[in-house]
Amino acid sequence: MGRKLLTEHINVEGIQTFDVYRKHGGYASVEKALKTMTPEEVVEEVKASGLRGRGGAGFPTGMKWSFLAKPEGKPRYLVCNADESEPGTFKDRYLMEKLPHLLIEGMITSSFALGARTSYIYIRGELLYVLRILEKAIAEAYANGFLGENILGSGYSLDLHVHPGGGAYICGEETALLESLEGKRGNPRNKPPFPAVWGLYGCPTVVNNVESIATVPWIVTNGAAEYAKIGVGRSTGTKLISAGGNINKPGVYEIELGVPVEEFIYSDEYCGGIWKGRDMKAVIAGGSSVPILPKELILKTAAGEDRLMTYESLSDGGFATGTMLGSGGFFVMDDQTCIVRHTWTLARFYHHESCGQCSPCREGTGWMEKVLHRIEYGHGQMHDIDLLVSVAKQIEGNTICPLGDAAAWPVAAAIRHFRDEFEWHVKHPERATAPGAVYNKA
Ligand code: L3W
Ligand code: SF4
Repeated sequence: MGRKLLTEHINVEGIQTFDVYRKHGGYASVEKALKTMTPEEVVEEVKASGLRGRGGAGFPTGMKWSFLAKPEGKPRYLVCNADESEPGTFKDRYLMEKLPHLLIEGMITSSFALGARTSYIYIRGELLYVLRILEKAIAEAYANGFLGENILGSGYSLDLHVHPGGGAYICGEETALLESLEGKRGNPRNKPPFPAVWGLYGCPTVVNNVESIATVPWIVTNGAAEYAKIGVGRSTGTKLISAGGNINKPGVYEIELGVPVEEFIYSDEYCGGIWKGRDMKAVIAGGSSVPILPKELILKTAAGEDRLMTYESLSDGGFATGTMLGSGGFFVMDDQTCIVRHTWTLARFYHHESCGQCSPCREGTGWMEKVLHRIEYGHGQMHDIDLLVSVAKQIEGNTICPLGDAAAWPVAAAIRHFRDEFEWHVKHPERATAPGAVYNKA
């Protein structure tokens, strides 16, 4: 049984309330940091832990914090990215809903480390009920002296606000999020400058994912060395995985990084195997934006070793044979899943969510959706398959923000690994999938 650093108390009755959370050791990191540490020491501790961003990119959190500019006369901000919208990813919602005080504790300790006096949680607008839970917990934290002026008599003051998004996936991209928080349309900005230099209202800003911030209390309370003992290599600590698709036990699991993928899928501690006793066809390991892998490649690395749930092992061999841990949206498909239909569904999503600023993404996502639709519905031609590869290639790396890549990679990877299914659709127009019909090539 793996260690649970974030979710140990998640099922305790009343853990959403300040009193119960506090009784179970809650807010210890705030006391430790504000009373016994300097902000620099907290940053060093997070750096030494090896914690990497849990939103998708896996960028080292402590390094991001140390990049924060400190110009005279400008405030600094911490913004929590709670705009979780990646298809297949639902771990931040779970964490905020069940353990709102853990996120608030992380926000206070992290804001102290960064010298922020005002911080924000930007939450996906559809999660209105979670926003209410957070607001209630924030009010409790103020009432108990953990937010507001002179927290615990330390001289450090912090105000914390929750801000709902307007329902656009693109607002989870950090610079679009900042634009939206400023009250504008959520269009991504060009980077550099990174938010660490030019963020909210043109001030230095750190944008961190919910899970990253919620991990900070454990690191500060227990020490970076303890944290770094868990995991494998540069993938330290635990990770929340949203497991879904054709498995027996969908849900959110906290795993120690380094668990073999095969164990994660088939053991009863986690996914419990493929439903209805079927065979597995493919997996998307890190949210819809990462390349899909067929069964044989998700279980073994390019070198033929067991693939592990780590940043390195999942991406081993690059995009030809690997994928990404990403946001931990782990989606399993059984042998009756139609890869063409699945790819078309994703393409439709990315086309709908493209903000339209750059031509390769705006036009390319539309073309990919159209071409995939015609293949799926029996009007495709063989050259359409290469047309899709060509469009995906022209989007990749040629856009302002990662949504372009996120739209291109799933299409390119699906054709790379399942070209026969695309060809089968072209050759068998009479077998075109009717809306709602279950695909079965046999
Ligand atoms: C200062 C530098 N800061 C990098 C910072 C940067 C950002 C972080 C990572 O995309 C991925 C994407 C999706 N000085 C810096 C620096 N930074 N260099 O480090 O940056 P980056 O550009 O590598 O990635 P990103 O823009 O954060 C995120 C993938 O995640 N993804 C998407 C998940 C979506 C959700 C959701 O639902 N909200 O989780 C899933 O895998 O494809 O590759 O903070 O500023 N020199
Ligand atoms: Fe907008 Fe797409 Fe360009 Fe991102 S890549 S800025 S979503 S058009």
